[in-house]
Amino acid sequence: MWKEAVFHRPEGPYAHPAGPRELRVRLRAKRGDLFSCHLFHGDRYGGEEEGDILRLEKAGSDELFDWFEGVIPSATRRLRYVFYLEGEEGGLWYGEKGFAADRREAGAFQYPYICEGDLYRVPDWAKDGVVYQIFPDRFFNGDEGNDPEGTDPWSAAARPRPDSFYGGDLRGIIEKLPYLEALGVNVLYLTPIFLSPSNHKYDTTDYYRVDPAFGDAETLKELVRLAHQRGIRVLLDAVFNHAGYGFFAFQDVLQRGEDSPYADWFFIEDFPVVTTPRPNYETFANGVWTMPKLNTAHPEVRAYLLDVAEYWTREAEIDGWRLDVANEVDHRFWRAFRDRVKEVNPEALIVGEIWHDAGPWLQGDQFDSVMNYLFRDAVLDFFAAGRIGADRFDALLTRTRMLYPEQAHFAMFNLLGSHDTERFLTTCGGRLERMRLAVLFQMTYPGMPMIYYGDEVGMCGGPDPDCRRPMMWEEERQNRELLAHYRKLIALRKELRPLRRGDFRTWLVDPLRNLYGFVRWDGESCVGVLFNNSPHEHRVEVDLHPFGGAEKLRDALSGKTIDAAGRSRMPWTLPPYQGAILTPVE
Ligand code: ARE
Ligand code: CA
Repeated sequence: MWKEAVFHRPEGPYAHPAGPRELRVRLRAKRGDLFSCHLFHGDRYGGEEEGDILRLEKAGSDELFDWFEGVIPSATRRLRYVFYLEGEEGGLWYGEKGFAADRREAGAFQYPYICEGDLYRVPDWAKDGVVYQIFPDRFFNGDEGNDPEGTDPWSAAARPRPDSFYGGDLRGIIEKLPYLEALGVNVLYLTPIFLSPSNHKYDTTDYYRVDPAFGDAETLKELVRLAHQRGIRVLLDAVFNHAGYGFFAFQDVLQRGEDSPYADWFFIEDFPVVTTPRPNYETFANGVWTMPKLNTAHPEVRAYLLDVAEYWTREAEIDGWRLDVANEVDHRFWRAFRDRVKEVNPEALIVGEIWHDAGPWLQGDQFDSVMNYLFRDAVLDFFAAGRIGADRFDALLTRTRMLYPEQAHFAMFNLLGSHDTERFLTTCGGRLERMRLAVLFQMTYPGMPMIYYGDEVGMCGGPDPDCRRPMMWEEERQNRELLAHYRKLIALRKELRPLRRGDFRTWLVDPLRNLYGFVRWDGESCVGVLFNNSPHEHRVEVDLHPFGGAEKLRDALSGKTIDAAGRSRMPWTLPPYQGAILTPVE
């Protein structure tokens, strides 16, 4: 046994409450090294030995490791446990004191108490969410009367400059709600809408004012109300890492210098404050002078921003927040933010913008989930660029899943692209078959699929600002087949519960032919999804065990059925760049 590779700690992704009286436990070991992994557990105040036994299942693997996982109940919420690991040379105990042949010598891991206050509660609706991201200036112009000066004519063929305006607004979103409903999405995420001089509005002048180019507070309320009537929720963008140059407090510092009561709201190096040759204050990224960084540890700043969050959550009855540059703001601030927002609306969703490992923010006390850029990286490498094989793809997905507590997964924003990245179809080099297969994956994987406006009709675009072209509304220019593909997959996700709420297990990994597959099941039914990410037709032998004796399987995409009675494996032919969604037929 490779003891060096074995790892567990009674915290974070390795041990977290699955509910008020349940603990999810994970153990990592060298890939292929353990035959089995059992967990002996009991009450911490109980007798000598932990009397209950659970066999942990292999939840996934990457190139180096296997992860074993299981959920143990605890009537008293006070847990003590020790692992029994079996490998080629026999069994060993693994506990708080390390490895031992003798159980008591290994010691027991302690999970002292499953505290009510530490439970990771993510709104249940998130599991059924399909998100649509809107960059308001570019979605639809519903009111030409509010267009900013110098607004360019609407054209999906336009090449936006960093400072272009196209006149999109909240009225435009309201008018397009029927389109969004027909597409099947049920969550909108809007990039910032508060007063700001830019088209993206990440440099806030006034957090309490909807930018007049987009509408006003009434338009926002109307949008939320009408969206709700259609079963669509609305999330806004909280830009609290930095304010804009025009923010009243920063303006005061510019005018009064050191004497300004707001001097400590920012990180000013010396006075007077200047923007050239370089800003002498901290900003977003490297010297973006229009975005002075806010000191969120300052009690007044904190109070100010928390009031803003509470105000809009309450006033506009929004359904949550996406948090800009979330990983550069202190954890204490986000904990307070969560408490405030959830107090007003316990069903609000909080999604951080973090492009990398977001473990520290996903423990239940800060965010519900994050924009899942690690998911995007993997999908991009496998489907769009064809840079990695099915084995590496599976490894990347597993690693990402194992970084976080279970609760976060079903609420992830699984994106193929955003207003900050090149568009997915462009990354695919325009090869639609690749995009279609990636979308099949996105719509069947655990977590909320997030569609960046326009991707569904085949829009292209390079990095910011080119990825922000005005929405292509002319039907004759839209890719209607791609749109139909999106609609069909969203409808299937709604129809097949396991795709939204089911557990995930890898089903097929064939790096030589570049085939991939997984199953999802929710305790009642099972769905198997297959992908042929290659230019050749392939025949696969599908393992039927997950379907537990189903007589017939049907592919929800092609409608094809196949007889499975009495078999443990079944041949299935996958055309180039095609997939299948297999479900048992009653
Ligand atoms: C403008 C220009 C850009 C230029 C940039 C730099 O348009 O072409 O590169 O300035 O000066 C907003 C606007 C942008 C604008 C920016 C600055 O939307 O158009 O860019 O303000 O004025 C990192 C952060 C992440 C951040 C991205 C952009 O971690 O938080 O960079 N994303 C949010 C929003 C943006 C927004 C801001 C932050 C600022 O979503 O839209 O920009 O409020 C790697 C790194 C990541 C990095 C990522 C992208 O993967 O690991 O940390 O994200 O690349 O660069
Ligand atoms: Ca307008």
